[in-house]
Amino acid sequence: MAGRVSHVFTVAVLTLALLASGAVPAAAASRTYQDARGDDPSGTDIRQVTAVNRARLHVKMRFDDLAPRNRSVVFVYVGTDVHPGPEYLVRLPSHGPSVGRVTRARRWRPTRPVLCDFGWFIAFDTDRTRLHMTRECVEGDRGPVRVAVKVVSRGGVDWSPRLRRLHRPPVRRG
Ligand SMILES: [Ca+2]
Ligand SMILES: [Ca+2]
Repeated sequence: MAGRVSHVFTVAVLTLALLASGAVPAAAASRTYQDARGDDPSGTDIRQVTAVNRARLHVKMRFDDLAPRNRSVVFVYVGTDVHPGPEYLVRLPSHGPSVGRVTRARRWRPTRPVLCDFGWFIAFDTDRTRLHMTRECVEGDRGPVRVAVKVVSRGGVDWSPRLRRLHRPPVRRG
């Protein structure tokens, strides 16, 4: 029994030490959302979206069948205020020579370009895409964000969470 208490105590001390050192991220700065399997059976099916709101914004996505033959284009929407729709839109092609771009968004459509540093990584072998953006991509906004992801493939379209909706609750700045 003494050994068990000691073990629990050690874990608690370790957790506090990690929190104090900043090694354990605050839960609110990162949120993961699951998406249904098979709601886009003909193309690239979104399975999971993780949004991380720190010095930079990160959006990590996992799919079923992210393959060049699907000719998928991923759209990441970012909402920074209380209005229902997104203020920013990032377009990420997964194939061909076209480049990604960040724009302001109005009614879920791109408007003017936003010049900022961003990058994305696509791993076809593990069906994952990772986007990272500086705060310049949201024009210096430092508050909470809400995200949505749409993937358009040759065969169809999948939304996370669903058609023209941003995920709730917001991801607070960590
Ligand atoms: Ca899906
Ligand atoms: Ca979906």
